[in-house]
Amino acid sequence: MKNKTIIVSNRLPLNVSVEQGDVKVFPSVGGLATGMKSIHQNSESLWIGWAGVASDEIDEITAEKIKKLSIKEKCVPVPLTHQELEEYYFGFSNRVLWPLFHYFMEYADYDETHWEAYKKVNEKFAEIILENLNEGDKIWVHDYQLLLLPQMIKDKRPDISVGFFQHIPFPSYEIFRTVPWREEILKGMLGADLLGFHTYDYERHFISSVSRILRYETNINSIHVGSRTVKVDSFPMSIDYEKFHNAAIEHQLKNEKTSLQIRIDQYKELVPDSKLILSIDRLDYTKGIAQRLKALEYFLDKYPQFTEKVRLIMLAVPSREEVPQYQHLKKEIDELVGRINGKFSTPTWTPVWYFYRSLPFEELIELYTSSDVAFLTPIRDGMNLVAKEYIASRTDQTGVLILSEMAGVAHEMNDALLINPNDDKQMSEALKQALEMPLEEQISRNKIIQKRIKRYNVDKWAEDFMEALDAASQLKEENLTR
Ligand code: ADQ
Repeated sequence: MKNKTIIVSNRLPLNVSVEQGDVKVFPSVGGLATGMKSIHQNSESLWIGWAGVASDEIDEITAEKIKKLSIKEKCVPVPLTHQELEEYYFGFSNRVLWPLFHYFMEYADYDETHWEAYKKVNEKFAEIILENLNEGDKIWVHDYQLLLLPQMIKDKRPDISVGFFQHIPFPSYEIFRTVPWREEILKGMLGADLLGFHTYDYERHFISSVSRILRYETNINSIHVGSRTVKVDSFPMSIDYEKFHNAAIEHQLKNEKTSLQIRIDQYKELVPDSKLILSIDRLDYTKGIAQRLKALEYFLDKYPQFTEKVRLIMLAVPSREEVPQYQHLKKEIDELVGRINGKFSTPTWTPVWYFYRSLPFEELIELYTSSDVAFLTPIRDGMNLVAKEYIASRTDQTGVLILSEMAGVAHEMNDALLINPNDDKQMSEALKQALEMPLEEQISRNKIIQKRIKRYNVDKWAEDFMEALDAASQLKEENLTR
């Protein structure tokens, strides 16, 4: 049997729907799933994670059907009960780690039962991994829901290579030190042979936390853990460039149009020099959606000459609707969209088109290719793949990217219009600059960015990570034979 890579993440890259015993499987949306999908499809791998339905809300026959459909996709589901999800996922992961790692300290809600559930669920993942593990396999663990997993695997199988990649920021020591279970978390992560982050800053913050909290000896990109050396490095995640670029080319050659494209074309025909501004995110307080809307309001107030000439297409994918802050945010955004549309609309124009749902890939491409400006203003974002997808889809290299300097991706995109997402005035000026930017300037800015994404695509990212894991494992073997 060939050696395989076991990919482990909280969610499998699929969604399951169960209706009257009928089970269906769909691909899921989200940065991690979208990014890792091509690697999973094209290599010897197995993906372990939760399939999206609570195990105590389905009967055994349905569970068996889900398992079988998952295996077809090279996936193994981890059964999680409703209570485990409440405490481990909505509780500890999304009410402690997510807000804290994005610098929303005031949202962190420490609860001992949630922490206990987090440990138990990480153990459950470890058991299922061990059941599916063969000698020579490698394990690649993803993200903040599974921070304890690397050490749990290492305790049982020190011979196996374990890599860990974090998709969200790692905060500065001053923030991280506030977590009551900070030592256990760091020790859990340090079970990996290689720890990867999107940027050098996150890597630096992690090393500094280890050095100051655990007092372990650290170097620029390695940490001494007893007799082991753990490697730490930055790997800025990318996208499947060809998929987006080719889909954009195909879309432009196609005669058939979706109703969305027809509506967009009608608007552009009605007002010939009109411009579309695009905003796409999961509905999350880290993404700065409310601030973005306020900046648009400020812009329309300050520059009335753009009335009827610009439209913001705002796409928000429903996310974590069980967590109170997400419910409040949804309400705030509904109100802001209502206020802006109420204040500025004319009989033939509404400034904001708001979609609160996930869109099929084809429509996503239509939006990327039809929008003159991408307005991406997260308050904090580990990377932000939408920025890369937009640029990859601009086949003629036109289009303007307005990008928050707080997103990991900003480190790779000096040629975008970089803004501070808390600064209404600056965002409004950036909108004006973007809407008036000559095509030659747009092209000359995007050329460099596009070239980089094309060269450093998601396959290259995964390849680099796996090569670094192999190198780190080499060190581990030398240590074991010493
Ligand atoms: P996310 O927070 O999910 O990911 P992001 O990187 O922007 O954020 O990825 C979102 C993905 O969802 C994109 O691939 C996008 O195309 C897709 N998407 C968004 N809205 C959609 C819609 N309405 N319909 C269909 N598809 C939609 C986390 C981190 C990020 C990090 C990624 C990857 O928070 O900072 O970039 O992981 O590491």
